[in-house]
Amino acid sequence: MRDFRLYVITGENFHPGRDLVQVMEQAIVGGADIVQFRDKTGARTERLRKAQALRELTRRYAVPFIVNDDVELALEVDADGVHLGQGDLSLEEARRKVGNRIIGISTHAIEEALLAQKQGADYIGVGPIYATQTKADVVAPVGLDYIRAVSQQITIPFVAIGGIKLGNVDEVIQAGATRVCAISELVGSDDVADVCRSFIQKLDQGKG
Ligand code: TZP
Ligand code: MG
Repeated sequence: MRDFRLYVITGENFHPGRDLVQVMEQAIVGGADIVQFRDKTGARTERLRKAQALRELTRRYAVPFIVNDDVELALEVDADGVHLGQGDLSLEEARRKVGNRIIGISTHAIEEALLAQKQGADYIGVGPIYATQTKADVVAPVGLDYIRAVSQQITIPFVAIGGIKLGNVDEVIQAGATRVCAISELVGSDDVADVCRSFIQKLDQGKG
């Protein structure tokens, strides 16, 4: 898959009164280079409409588009891939359905990371690094040590997620992350593009 640095996920609760597509466009303009549609509560027709709109947007900017959880929706809108958690359908089953589209897997421990890699995940999520209010039923924060372990033992792309802010991303990068994901810090900002630019700047500095 094409590599990425700043992974933005939708979080409409964080921008009431602002349009989903406009907010995500601002993120892309600011440097987000992969977009995930995540909506656990919307009605199917609404979710389809939003996913289609984001598919159009991401195509216009040539940015990969990932759908969370819902493989059928991903296929219906011709997304580039799906993102699955530990409790979702198995990687094997997902691979049968999506063929060579991108499959990302959330992981919270090195055993899960190694298994996802072995089973053919295209990338893994690594987190939650810090406490987050954004995800319900989230597991306890895994901390920076998990980033260190993954950066030593995993060869596929990995993206750090969970409670990542401009104020703590430096230590996330220091621990070995070269890709980061944030929801509230990005889409909840008054200036989404500017926050994205600041993240990119920090990722650039981290790489040297
Ligand atoms: N998966 C692990 S943590 C998380 C998800 C979807 C939420 C991240 O949101 P935020 O607002 O960046 O903490
Ligand atoms: Mg899921």
